Formats: sequence, structure tokens, C-alpha cells
Amino acid sequence: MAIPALEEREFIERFGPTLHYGPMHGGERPKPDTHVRTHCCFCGVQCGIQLEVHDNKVVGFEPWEEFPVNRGMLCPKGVKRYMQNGHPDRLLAPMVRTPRGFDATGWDDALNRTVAAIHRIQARHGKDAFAVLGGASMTNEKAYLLGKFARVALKTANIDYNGRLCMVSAGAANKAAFGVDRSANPWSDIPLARALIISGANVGECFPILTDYIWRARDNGAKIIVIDPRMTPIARTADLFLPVRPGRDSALANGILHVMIERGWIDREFIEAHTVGFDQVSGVVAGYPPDVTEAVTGVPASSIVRAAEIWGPAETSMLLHARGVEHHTKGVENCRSYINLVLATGRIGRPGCGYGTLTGQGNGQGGREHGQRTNQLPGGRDIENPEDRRFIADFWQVPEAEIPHTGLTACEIIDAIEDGRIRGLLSISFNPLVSIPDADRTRAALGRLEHFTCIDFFLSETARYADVVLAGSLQEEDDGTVTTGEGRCVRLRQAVTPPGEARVDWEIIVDIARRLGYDEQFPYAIPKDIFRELARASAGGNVDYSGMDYARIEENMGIFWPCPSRGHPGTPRLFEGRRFHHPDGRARFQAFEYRPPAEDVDAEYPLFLTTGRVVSQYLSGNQTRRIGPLVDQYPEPLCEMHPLSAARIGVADGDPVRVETRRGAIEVPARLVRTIRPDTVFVPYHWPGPKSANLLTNRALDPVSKIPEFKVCACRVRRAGASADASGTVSDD
Ligand SMILES: Nc1nc2c(c(=O)[nH]1)N[C@H]1C(S)=C(S)[C@@H](COP(=O)(O)OP(=O)(O)OC[C@H]3O[C@@H](n4cnc5c(=O)[nH]c(N)nc54)[C@H](O)[C@@H]3O)O[C@H]1N2
Ligand SMILES: Nc1nc2c(c(=O)[nH]1)N[C@H]1C(S)=C(S)[C@@H](COP(=O)(O)OP(=O)(O)OC[C@H]3O[C@@H](n4cnc5c(=O)[nH]c(N)nc54)[C@H](O)[C@@H]3O)O[C@H]1N2
Ligand code: SF4
Ligand SMILES: [Mo]
Repeated sequence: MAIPALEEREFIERFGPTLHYGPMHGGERPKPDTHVRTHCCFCGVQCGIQLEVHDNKVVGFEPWEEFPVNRGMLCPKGVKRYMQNGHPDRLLAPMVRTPRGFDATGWDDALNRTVAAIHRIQARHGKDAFAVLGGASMTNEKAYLLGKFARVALKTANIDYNGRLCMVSAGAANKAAFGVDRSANPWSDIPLARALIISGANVGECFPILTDYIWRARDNGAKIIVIDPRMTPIARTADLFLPVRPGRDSALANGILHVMIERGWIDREFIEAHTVGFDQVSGVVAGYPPDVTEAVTGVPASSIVRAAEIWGPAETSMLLHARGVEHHTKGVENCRSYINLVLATGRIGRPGCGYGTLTGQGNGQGGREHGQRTNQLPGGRDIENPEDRRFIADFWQVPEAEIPHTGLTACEIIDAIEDGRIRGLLSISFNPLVSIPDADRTRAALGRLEHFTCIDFFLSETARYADVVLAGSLQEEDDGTVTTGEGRCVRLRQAVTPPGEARVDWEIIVDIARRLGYDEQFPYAIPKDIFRELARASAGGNVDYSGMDYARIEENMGIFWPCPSRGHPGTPRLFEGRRFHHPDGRARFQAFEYRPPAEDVDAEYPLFLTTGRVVSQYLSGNQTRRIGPLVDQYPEPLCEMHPLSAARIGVADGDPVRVETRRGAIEVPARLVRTIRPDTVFVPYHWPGPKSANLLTNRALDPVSKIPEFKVCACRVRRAGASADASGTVSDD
């Protein structure tokens, strides 16, 4: 039986974040012995950086100017990332739960407990009762390894990853429209575009280095359209800003296409020769004239027409979107509606023409390719496709029937823990207590686990519920590769070895597999061995890395997949020659009638709540909430709201407000800004406990991608301490 988790207060006192200002703070910076060229550990831009190393510790950084993507530039998180390896909170040894909290133990003891729990739970409740959660901050090597570990050593169907909260709507839309899940263009195409649509992407705060690409486009004369309920930093330099009501993008894209068809700004020849489905689309969008679209989206009809005037006749163009469009119960429909705008113009597959979804996590792209998704096998293969199953079964030398089928996705795994179908969990690179909607339910579920092993380098809020915590590795403590948001596989170089008794992640997983009796299937000595295997496993797959090796990747500063043979230069731009990756070579149009979010505003909960990020914090904050200068920049969550809605409830800037939804309530200071729609409030989600935005959000899933609706639910806001009837009402601005 699981021992109850430590009380939250006691946990925070003993294990909570320590603010660390790094080895440069207040003292002499040690003189580095070496510089190691690698990449930032945070977002999907994967900026090049040189880490300074002294005495097996990361002590600073230098720009790496030759790396072409960022040419030495870094954002606030990139310049502070080096403070993690020497951080006082760094886990230095495996730990087990005792009635007094966590005690350090030896690796044998810790791993034997994990293995015993796997045997016990699977014998009693079946293979699928033990689940695995992975993450897209991990290298390609670890993503591949974890997928193989779940299917071959655990034989569980229930493995999924935190990208299920991130990119899967775009992934499903890309697969359906183009037959492949990768941004179509390298970022170097952005400055060549004469028109840009950027929707639901806070580029300035979340992909700061890409701002430079957009500004270069502007300097070349591009017209920029930004679509967001908030006028984000990138929107302030746009030619046209469309302040969409949250959850209305599919209608807005339909409305823009309506005008384009009416004015004849579509490429009939391209549509005829290279696509299918346009008739269905023109039928649907006929119902979205500007006045109807304005009524649904809140975007003025004149701006919808203006957007079509900019986008329709442009010579070259790129459409970019991120989670603002994708984090919805119709995330896939939103993405496909925007893709229709690209296909209708035929502007894809040539310089300055294309489309991309901005990849979030460091390995958001590679992390979704090599088999840690429940519905996927390595090489982007489909776990339900008999040919794909046979290929991988032969490759792994296991009977095809032994490879599990599709299991549960990330949020569904938490639901299944809640209702007892899943009893055991191994989690790596994921902090679900902070990052999954409806956190009270996640907390209750974690408390029900019979066994939980968590691999991390800092004790996360989720790890508070673990029975065994395994001290794994930071990005700079291991070798490997990641694939950036433009599809470029780059090399991460080990700068230091893990401190204390901590071990590199992949060794821990291999050690568990061997203790389960699978030595032969997990024979790796170094990460390069795993890369070689994953490259071979991807041969002939949808995502082909088979022509890559570490040496080639390093020489070329990264290689874009597909790269199907040794002599192949890689593929920076997809669909050149207008061939899409469906068997007939044609792209697929599909339009959707607008449908409302799972929870829309009403008289009781009259405001839209949307959630997301700020520049100085990263995801669940388990890393950045420990880095002093980043915390100083944005110490706690704020409720961003318009002065009009604040005035209605008598709130001034800085006043504490209570934000309430049908799931929960938080109290945080108000931040009054004129840059948000008056019917919408925004709360960043990087914090745990009583200020966690995910106490409020709705765990309703997109039926196809199974992404939760982080970007819209209904809330009410009042001054903290004020009576319940003093909440805001819907504005009809
Ligand atoms: N500083 C920082 N950078 C990061 C991260 C981080 O945590 N911190 N995380 C990384 C990761 S994993 C990801 S996924 C990316 C996320 O990058 P983004 O998707 O750019 O970031 P978000 O803040 O989640 O949401 C983007 C925007 O969507 C808008 N939005 C909300 N609802 C809607 C809607 O209905 N329609 C439209 N069109 N827009 C809407 C919000 O106002 C917000 O400005 O960032 C990556 N980079
Ligand atoms: N309300 C709301 N919620 C959201 C979102 C939102 O916009 N709004 N965005 C969603 C999105 S896009 C995302 S991507 C998710 C992210 O959600 P999470 O995946 O939960 O966020 P992380 O903070 O990356 O958690 C990763 C954990 O793994 C650890 N870790 C990181 N890298 C490694 C590694 O290489 N090895 C090991 N062993 N551990 C590692 C970190 O210390 C941390 O504890 O959050 C989602 N949740
Ligand atoms: S833009 Fe992304 S990859 Fe580059 S320094 Fe910032 S967080 Fe790191
Ligand atoms: Mo993400």
C-alpha cells in the first residue's frame, strides 16, 4: 500500500525551490577549463550556446555565433539556463519514501523496489495496469528508448507523453492535410515571405529568437497579421491585429477564406492539380460572410476583409500558429481551417512560401516521432498499421502479437489512475500535477497510485507523490540529439557528468529493463548506440532518419529529416515539386462548421479564461522557479485583465482577485492591461499549489488529438474577499 504523500507545507519547507543566483553571483567566476558547443535546454528553437565548464561544473556560457539559427543571440531563459547543474536543489541520489518523507538510498535498493512493484502490479492487474509517462524535453534517444521499454520490457499499451498537452492537434492536422507531421519550411523562409499570418503564438515571449526572423520579413516589406485575444508584443508591430474571442479560430479562418473566394484570390490550377476536397471547403465557408464571422469571433468585419486583402493576393507568404489555436477541443479543426488558407493560395513548397506550427518544447518535434506516443511506433509509424507493426516487431525481434495496441493518452492515464484501472506509474520528464487541467483531480489520482517511480533532476510537485525518486540527468549531463521546430536534428554534447550519485536518464531506463530480464534487447553502451538503432528503425518510415549519424549531424550543424540515405543532404523544405506525403501526392482540404468550446461563457461564469506563458518562466516551472533572476522578473502568477472589466468589479492594478471556475478558485493579483479583450482574462500556468492556473482549467479533450482545452473555459472574477455577486459580466465590445 502506498504511504501518504507529505503534507504540502512540509514538502515545500523541506524540498521546495531554493532561489539560486548561480556561480557568477557575488563572487569570482571560476575560469573555465573548456567550452562545450551544445543547445539551450528550453524551447523548440534550440539556440546554439557554448557552456563554460570548470572542474566538472557548468559555470557560465558564451554565445556560439556560428550556429545559424540564433547566431549567438539568446533569450532571458537561455542566458540563465547554466545555473541548474550547480543548483543546491539538484537531486544527487535516488530516494525512497519513508513515513518521515524521502530518504536517500542506493541504486540497487531503489531500482529493485521499482522492479518489484512492476512485477506485483502487472501480475495482479494485468500488463496495462502499469503506465509510463514521458516527455518532449528528452532527447530523441530517450524518446525511442522509453517507447521500446514500454512495449518490449513492460508490454503495456499505456505509454504517452507530455506533448499530448502541447503539439498533438497540429500533428494530427498536419498528418491529415499533408501526410506528414513536420513544419513545412525552415525558419530562413520567414524573412522571404511578403505576408505573414501569426495566430495564437506569443512569439515575443515564447520564441523570442524567432522575433528577429519576423522583423526581417517586415524590413523586406512583408505585411504582418496577428490573431490573438491579447495584443502580445509581436502584435504591437503587426500591420493588422485581429483580437479573436477565445475558441473561435475555425470560424475566423472560414471567414477569411470566404472573402478570398469571393474576390478570386485562390490558385485554381494548384487546387486542381495538387489537392482534394476544395468543393467541400467552398461549400462550408460560403456560410461565413464577414458579418456572420464578426458575430461569432468578435473580430470586426472590416478587419476580416482586410486580412483577406493582405493574405489573398500576396506573392509569397507563411502562416504560423502555436498553442493558442491548438489547445482546444477543436484544436485539430482550428489547425485544418488555417491550413485551408495556405492550400487555397498554392503558396507552399517554395522559398518564402509555406506553413508551420511553432514547436514548443526543446525536443517537441523529435519527442513526437520515435515511439513514446501511445498510438505510435518508431519512425513515426502507426501502431495500428499491420505493416508498421510487422516491421518494428521484426526489428525488435519480438512476435508482432506481443506489441501492444493503442493505449490511453496522457490525460486519460490520469483519469484511469483516478478510477483504479491503472495502479502503477513510471514518469520521466513530466510534471502532471502542475501541467494537466483540473489539478485537484490530478492530485487525488496521484494519491491513489499503488506505486509511483519518478525520474527527475529536481524534485517536482508531482514527485511528492512518488514512492521512488530516481536522480536523473540534466540536458548538459548527457549526449544525444534533439530535433528543432524546423525539423533539424542537432547534436547535444555532454558538458559534465551528473553530480553525486545521479545517473544519466537512459542508463536508468536500461538498468530497469535489464532487471526485468531484457538484457539482450537493451544492449547499449553509449547514446550513440541508441541513435544508430533509432535511425535504422526509422528507415522507410514516415519520419526517416536513416541517413543520419552523429558525425554528419555535427558537420552540418544539424540535418533536416527526411534523410533516407548516407548521401542524402536532408530536407529543409518539404513539398518541393508540389508532392505531398499522401500516397496520391495530393494535399487534403477540409473545412468545419464552427462549434463552441466545451465550456462557453454564460450568466454565471461570464468571462473567458485563457492560460499560457510569460517570457521568464518555463512550463511547470520546476526548472525556472529555482533560478533567482528569472523569478525576480516574474515572481508569481498575475491575472491579466482589461481596465473595463476591472472597473466593473472595483479592482485596481495589483489588487488581489479571486478567479473562479466550475473546477476551482485561485487568488492572485490583478494586472490591468489595455491589450486584452475586455471579455477575457489571462493567467500564466507556471506555478503549483493554490495559485495554479490548472486548478481552474477544463479537462475536456479534442476527440481526435486528445489535447485538453487549456485556452478557453468560463470563469468569474471578483475582488478577493468581495461577495460572490460582484463578478464581471459579458462585455459586447
Ligand atoms: N517563456 C516561455 N517560452 C516557452 C515556453 C514557456 O513555458 N515559457 N514553453 C514552450 C512550449 S512547450 C510551448 S508549447 C510554446 C507555447 O507558445 P505559445 O503558444 O506562443 O504560448 P501560449 O502562451 O501558450 O499561447 C499563445 C497565445 O495564444 C493566445 N490565445 C489564447 N486563446 C486563443 C484563441 O482562442 N485563439 C488564438 N488565435 N489565440 C489564443 C494567448 O493569448 C497567447 O498569447 O512556448 C515554448 N516557449
Ligand atoms: N493551463 C495550462 N497548462 C498547460 C499549458 C498551457 O498553456 N496552459 N501548456 C501545456 C504544454 S504546451 C506543455 S508542453 C506542458 C508541459 O508540462 P510538463 O511536461 O509537466 O512541464 P515540464 O516543466 O517540462 O515538466 C517536466 C518535468 O521533467 C523534468 N525534466 C525536464 N527535462 C528532463 C530530462 O531531460 N530528464 C528528466 N529526467 N527530467 C526532465 C523537469 O524538471 C520537470 O519536473 O504543459 C501544458 N500545460
Ligand atoms: S529562444 Fe528558446 S532555445 Fe533560444 S535561448 Fe530562448 S528558450 Fe532557449
Ligand atoms: Mo508545449
